[in-house]
Amino acid sequence: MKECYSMKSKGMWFLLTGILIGGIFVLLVVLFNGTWNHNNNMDQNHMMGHDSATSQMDDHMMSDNGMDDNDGPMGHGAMQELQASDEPTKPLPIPTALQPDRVTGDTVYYTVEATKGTSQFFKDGKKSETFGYNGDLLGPMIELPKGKTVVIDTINRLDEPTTFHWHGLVIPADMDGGPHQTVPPGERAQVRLDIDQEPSTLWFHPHPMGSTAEQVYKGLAGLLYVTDDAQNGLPNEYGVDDIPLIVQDRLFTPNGELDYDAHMNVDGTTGDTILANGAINTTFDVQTETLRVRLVNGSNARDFDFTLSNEAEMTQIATDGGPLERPIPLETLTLTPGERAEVLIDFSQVEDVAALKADGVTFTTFRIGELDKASIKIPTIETVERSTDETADRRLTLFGMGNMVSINGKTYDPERIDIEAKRGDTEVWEIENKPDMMGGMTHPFHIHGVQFRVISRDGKPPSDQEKGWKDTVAVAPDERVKIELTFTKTGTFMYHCHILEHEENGMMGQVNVTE
Ligand SMILES: [Cu+2]
Repeated sequence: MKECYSMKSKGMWFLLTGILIGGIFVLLVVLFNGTWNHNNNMDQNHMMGHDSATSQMDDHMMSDNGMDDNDGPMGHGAMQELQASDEPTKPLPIPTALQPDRVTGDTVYYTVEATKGTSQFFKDGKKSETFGYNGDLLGPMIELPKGKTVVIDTINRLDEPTTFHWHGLVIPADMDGGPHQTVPPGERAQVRLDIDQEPSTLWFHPHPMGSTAEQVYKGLAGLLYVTDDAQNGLPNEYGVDDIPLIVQDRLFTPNGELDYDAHMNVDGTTGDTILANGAINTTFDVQTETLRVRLVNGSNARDFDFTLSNEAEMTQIATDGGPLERPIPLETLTLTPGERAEVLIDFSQVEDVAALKADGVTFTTFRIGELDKASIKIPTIETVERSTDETADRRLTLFGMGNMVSINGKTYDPERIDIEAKRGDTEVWEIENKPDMMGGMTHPFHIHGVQFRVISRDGKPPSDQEKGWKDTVAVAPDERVKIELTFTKTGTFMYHCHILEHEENGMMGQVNVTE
């Protein structure tokens, strides 16, 4: 018996040593060759039913773009090409409208729990570990009525610290859920939010130092609708003529699982598959002539160009923080990570189907049935004429890629205040994106606790599409964007690039607002 045991254990040692050497070999190959994502991508193409000629062509195209597959320490990693999925269609999931725990006078009480769950993304795929708010993936829609106080009990049921950040809400910094408001695992925290801003589509997501990107990637993102009874001229029957689309790109392992560690890219983790409200290849049955769609770019790093398959125009009616000065007809709507827009889509002339595409790839198909007539009154906000040569009170220079990113030459330090501001003062910030030798990349610049106006891009007035309240603005390489803002709440707020991996790498600063 004893000899047999020792033979077994010797065999075991050989096996373990073999695995160890093999592991080191694979690691070296990954480090020096950088072919990891590349191979995964090819495997996946295979699984998704693309033939090898297609995937070789994709590889070829990537090389021709001048992007190599090497995710070196400086970044410049290959962005995944979006692919149409041949996954069977499924009805678009509509996030639950969260019911208040109770309502007393002017106060509405909710409970939001960050939890671990599992999700199966592919019909024949394995289940993945995912995160969600009050569920397995993503979160509910929380209505925040203008003029009310909303009290939210936040509970962290994850095994790691998280925060609950209310992206776009104009609230004091200690309620904002930035990196300073960590909720340890198993603990809870209560926030009190006085809702006093334009009706709009905001969202909430985690913001803990070092794991924001991974937690969002795994599924933590939910909707916040600021509503106002006075604004009732728009379609507003939730899930019927007023639908949200949280659009995200994800990369899956050959067996259909999400694996952040395997696919993480320091320049922003991208995927080849588009998810709408957490699902692949979705359909929505349209019942009214006019559908209001609230688009949220919830991806870690990818910009999306949204178009309709029938090349019809959409009408954009709102930006991040509320209505536009006037509705804008457009064929292509571009959103960078963190940005939102509301559009109206007119189906009265559409037969059978029309689809929404991102970068030319269909992700949600609208099926047209009997349509109810819609009578719409589109709200607008006051037009504000601004001088585009307004002098900047602050200059912020965004620079770098990968893990060499900075704002004004510095990376985030929680102990350092970068900007001191006074509550109620109106300031002009000029945000410059300084290109590097490789040309640089677009950075979506986000400020907490405030809604701002874009006043110029390279000295020219912004497009009509940007003439509304914003909390996140795209700044292209070599571009200077001026914004005007007035902090109305106090405390230490973050400003940062909303490419989540750039934020993690330190492309973030702090503005302290005092009385
Ligand atoms: Cu960035």
